[in-house]
Amino acid sequence: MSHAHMQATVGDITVSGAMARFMLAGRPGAVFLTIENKGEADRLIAASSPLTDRVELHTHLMEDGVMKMRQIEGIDVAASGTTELKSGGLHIMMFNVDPMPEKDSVVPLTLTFEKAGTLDIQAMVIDKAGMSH
Ligand SMILES: [Cu+2]
Repeated sequence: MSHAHMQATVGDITVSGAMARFMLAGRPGAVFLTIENKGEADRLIAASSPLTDRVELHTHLMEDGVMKMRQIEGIDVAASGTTELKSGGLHIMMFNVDPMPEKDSVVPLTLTFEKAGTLDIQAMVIDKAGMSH
């Protein structure tokens, strides 16, 4: 199975290309993915995982010239739009994942969308360089 093309759909929402990056043992990991919406405007309002009880939706913003991460209540997906969670931008943050997942293993997550409902996905664990091979 080609992990580069993993995707999952619920209602009008399709999530693809989910990747998880854990930099250091004991540090939170970040999850990146693409959300495509074929319907009305929707919103990702929660993420969870059996690996930890603390998963947050995050964004990056510049504060006093320093890039900081901030927890946010939701991630909007425009009607017939695409929202990308990527390095340096919107992402899902997983805390307290112990042991740190191995490269090329899979991290299970459940995403909850306001309208489309819940969607189970699998994020492929990539290495620090952002490459999965
Ligand atoms: Cu974060």
